[in-house]
Amino acid sequence: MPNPSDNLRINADRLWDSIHELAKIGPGIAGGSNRQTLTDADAEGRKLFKKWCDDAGLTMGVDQMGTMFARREGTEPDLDPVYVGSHLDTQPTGGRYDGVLGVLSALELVRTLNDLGIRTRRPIVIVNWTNEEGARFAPAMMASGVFAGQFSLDYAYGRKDPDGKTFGDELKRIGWVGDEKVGARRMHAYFEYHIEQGPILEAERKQVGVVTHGQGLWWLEFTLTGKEAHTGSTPMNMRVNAGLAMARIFEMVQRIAMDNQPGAVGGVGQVFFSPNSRNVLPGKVVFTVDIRSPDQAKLDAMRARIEAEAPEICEALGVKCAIEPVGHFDPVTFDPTLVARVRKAAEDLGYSHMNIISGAGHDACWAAKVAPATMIMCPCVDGLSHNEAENISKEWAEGGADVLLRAVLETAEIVP
Ligand code: HGY
Ligand code: MN
Ligand code: MN
Repeated sequence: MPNPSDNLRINADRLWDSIHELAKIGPGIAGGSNRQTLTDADAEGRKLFKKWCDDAGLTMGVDQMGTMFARREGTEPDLDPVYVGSHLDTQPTGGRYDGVLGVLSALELVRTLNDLGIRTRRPIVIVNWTNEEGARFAPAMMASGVFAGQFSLDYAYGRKDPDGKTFGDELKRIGWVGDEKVGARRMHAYFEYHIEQGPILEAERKQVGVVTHGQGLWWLEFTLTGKEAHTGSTPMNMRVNAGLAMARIFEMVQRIAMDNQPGAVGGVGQVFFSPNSRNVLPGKVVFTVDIRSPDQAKLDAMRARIEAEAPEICEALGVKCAIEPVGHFDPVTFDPTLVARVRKAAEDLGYSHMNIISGAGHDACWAAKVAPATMIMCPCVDGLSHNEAENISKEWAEGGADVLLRAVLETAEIVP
C-alpha cells in the first residue's frame, strides 16, 4: 500500500480536461468565464460538479447557504474530516481558473485515491463555497463568512444585487437551499489550492506558493448625494457635483495607498451613477473602495484617513457623503503545522517553491477562524486575474495539485 512518502501524483490531463469542461458553462465573451453566483450558469456548473462527485462515489451535503460538501468516507467515519475546497462562482469577466482550480484539484485528489484504492483514516470533504467573489452580492467570501460566524444567515439572505434581487430569493430560485445548518460541520483541517492572482511566483520562477498569510481587507461603500442638473446650462459655481467628489476621493485613495507602500493597495472596481445620463450631473453616486494590507495597523490607519478626508472633500463641494463598511476581514496567519506540511510536500516532490502572502481574499481566510487552515498557490501568467485573459499552464496546475494531494494525505492519514 503506497505511503504519502511514495511518489504519488495526480492525473494532470484529467484535471485539465475537467477544468476546461466546466469552462464551457457560463463562458465569458473573451475566452474566460461569467458564472456569477446564483445565476442559471452557476446552477448548471453546480449540477456538473455534483455529477462528477456522484461518479466518484462521494456523498453530497448542502447547507442553508448552498455551499456543497462532497464527502469521501474514511475508515474512521467519526473523526473530523479534512476539508479541501474553493469556489466555482466567477467574476462577470473572470478567468477559467480562479476558484475552479481548487475545487477540481480536490476532486482530482479523490479520483486519484479511488484509482489507487487508497483509504484514509479521516474522511475527506470537497467544498464548493457559495458566493466567494462578492461581485453580485457583497461581501466577498460570504458563505464561508456565515460558516465562520462572521455574518448571520438573515444578513446574507437579505443582501441585494444591483437589480434589487436578494441572495435568499436567488438561492431558492436555483434550487440550492440546503438543509444543513451553516457552520455545524467540524473541520480537522482546511486546505485551499488557488492561482496566485499576482505576479510573484512567475517572476521568481517558482512552481508552488507556500501561503503563510493572507492580506486583510476593507470594502467601504460610499453613497454621495449631489444635485441632478443640466450639464450644459448649469453654471460651474452652481453645481453640486457628486461625480467630481467621487473623482477626488479616487485620487485620495490612490495617494493614501501610495503613502503606505510597500504592502498596501487601494482602489475602486464598481461605480453606479444615477441617473447615468450623458447630459445630467449625477444626483447620486455609489461606489465601493477596496483597501488591503497584510499589516493590521496599516490597514486600519488607511481606513481612518479615508473616512476623515472623504467628508472634507464632499463638504467643499456641497455633496452629502455616507460611508458603510460592506466587507472586512483582518490579516490572516495560516496554521504553521499545515504550512510546514505543504512546504515539505513541495520539497519531497521536487517542486520549486517559496513563501508567499495571499494578495486576494479567499474562503480559507474565514475557514482559518474555525479550523487549522492553509493555502497552496500556483503562478499565473503576468499575474493577471479577474480578467478573461487569466491563464496558467497545465504544469503549473499539476505542481500545486500534487502538493495538495500529498499534504492532504499526510493530514487524513493513509490506512496501510
Ligand atoms: O476579493 C477577493 O480578493 C476575492 O477574489 N474574492
Ligand atoms: Mn478566488
Ligand atoms: Mn476571484
